Amino acid sequence: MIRRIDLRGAAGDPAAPVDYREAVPRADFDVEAAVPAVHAICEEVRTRGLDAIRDFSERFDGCVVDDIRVAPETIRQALEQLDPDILAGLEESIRRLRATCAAELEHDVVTDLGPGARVTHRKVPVDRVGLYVPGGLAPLVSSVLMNVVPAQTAGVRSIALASPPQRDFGGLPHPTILAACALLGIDEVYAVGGAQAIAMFAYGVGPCRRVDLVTGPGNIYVVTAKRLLKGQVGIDSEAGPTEIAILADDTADPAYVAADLISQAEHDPLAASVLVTTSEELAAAVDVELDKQVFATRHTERIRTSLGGQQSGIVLVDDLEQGLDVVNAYAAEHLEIHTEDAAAWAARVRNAGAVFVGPHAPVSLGDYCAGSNHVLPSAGCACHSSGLSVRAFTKSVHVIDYSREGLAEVADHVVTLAEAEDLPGHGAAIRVRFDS
Ligand code: HSO
Ligand code: ZN
Repeated sequence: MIRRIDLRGAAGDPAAPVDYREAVPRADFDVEAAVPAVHAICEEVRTRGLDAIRDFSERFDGCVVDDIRVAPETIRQALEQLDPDILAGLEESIRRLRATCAAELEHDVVTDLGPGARVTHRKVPVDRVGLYVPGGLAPLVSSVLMNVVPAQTAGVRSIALASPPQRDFGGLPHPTILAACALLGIDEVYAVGGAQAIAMFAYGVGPCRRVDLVTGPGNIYVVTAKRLLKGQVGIDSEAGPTEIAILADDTADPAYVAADLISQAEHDPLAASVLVTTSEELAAAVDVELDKQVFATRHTERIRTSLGGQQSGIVLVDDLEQGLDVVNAYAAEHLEIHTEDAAAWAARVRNAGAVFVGPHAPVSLGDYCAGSNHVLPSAGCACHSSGLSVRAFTKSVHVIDYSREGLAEVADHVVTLAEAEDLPGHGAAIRVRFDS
């Protein structure tokens, strides 16, 4: 079901490390190919506003939505009707997320550079954000928490949320998503999905004022809209299909490894599940487990497709050093370490959206209840980007506070540097303060 990629012997000379970036090719997630269609959608929303959004909801979601803003009483009612076990799960997830977000909140940094010379790096929350929560193959209620909690902790004053209208729920977003909004005190919710939701946030349409920043995961249309509208609006990242990589040695439990590979394959036929291991025995045992477990799960077809795709595989390596090079090059959205001394190997990971250490920290834990965030960089972007956190909802501003005495100390240097750049007006702006 899942292919083998044998990299044993490929490391060559340790003094000239091999770049393994292409060892496991990613799924076809061709944002460029979606550009013409998504550009047209965004333009329609910009020029025709609400009418365009209604047309797209009818065409793409099969729903006639007269009022795109969900009534606050509908949001409240969804919480009243929520299953108590789901409520308890959401509450625990929120409690843990709030704890990590509060601890990660960054504070102003003041640097005194001499008498009368002070620079403050001030942290300021973004004013208004638009959070996108996909409906699609699964109503990702946990994504509501992962977006809203860090935004609230950062101090964002205005939070709007959009999620696709669902035919089965009278053109409203999924009721569990609405209930989570109520639980978090979010009452500005739009029944709008896909690229049109991102365009609505970016331009401001009908009842929805334009936002400063859009965050949240989405399908290829959402990702493409974020790329096209970046600049008009801030974005968090371009999240693609989900990925799990597991670095394992012969101490790993094949049943755990297989279950975790399946857990993310379950999201999407394009999802990637990659096992990097030193052990042929483990690889064989994982094969057996996959057959057994995939058969017993609910979304068998979707999982078979993603495990059988070019983006998934079991990669055999000579040793964990080579394995570490492979996973660092791959830069997975999620990386699990199932090895002896897992924490020591985890400490040497440089590129991953999130790292899960040892047999009792599966990605599913992080998806819901670890206290970490599950909106993470995929498609190799973990080599330059971070997952969602309080920081994503915060900007920083340098505040420069110098007295005459402080300015005098560096005045000659500024004038000299300005002359060197042939910008005498810059120097004059300093001199005028000391000429008299
Ligand atoms: N694993 C997904 C997030 C998610 N899983 C939501 C379940 N619900 C991407 O990190
Ligand atoms: Zn997941």
